[in-house]
Amino acid sequence: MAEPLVAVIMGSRSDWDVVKTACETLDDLGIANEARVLSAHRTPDQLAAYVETAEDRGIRVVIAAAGMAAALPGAVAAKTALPVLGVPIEGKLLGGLDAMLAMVQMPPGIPVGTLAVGKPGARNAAILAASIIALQDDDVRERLHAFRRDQTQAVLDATDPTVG
Ligand code: RP5
Repeated sequence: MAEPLVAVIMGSRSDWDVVKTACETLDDLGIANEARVLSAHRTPDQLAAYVETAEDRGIRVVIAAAGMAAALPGAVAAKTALPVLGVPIEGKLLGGLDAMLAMVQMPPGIPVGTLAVGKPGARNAAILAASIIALQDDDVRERLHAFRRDQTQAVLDATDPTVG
């Protein structure tokens, strides 16, 4: 089994239904990944310890998903210079807008690349992680191009919704 290139962190086990979309998409792209539940608020020390060793272990991108106050991606970005992609999780009060604004409104100097709320964001986080890794990995670049070609063909195949 290849060493993971992407770390996928979620603030709670309850986020997994959304986060698994990112892991499945990374699997489809042939990018080794590891998923962890670690919380900025509930397990801050364990989160910091995990993130601080990530780059030396070969991780190239971190995807961090959280709901509500959603400090997780910012807390990760505070501890690593690796690219951090944030996925806001839907919540009952504001449908994920709260988490999205928490991720988008990072102070200058510590960026988080924030994706859409929920599963669309989880999928795009994985594809964007692939784009970043593809800059220096020819195999991933080839698989990413094939992935996008397949996606384009799937849309064209569905152009006439009355067929099939
Ligand atoms: C956030 O609080 C988590 O990312 C989750 O989206 C939300 C609620 O967590 P649980 O109460 O379901 O554990 O930190």
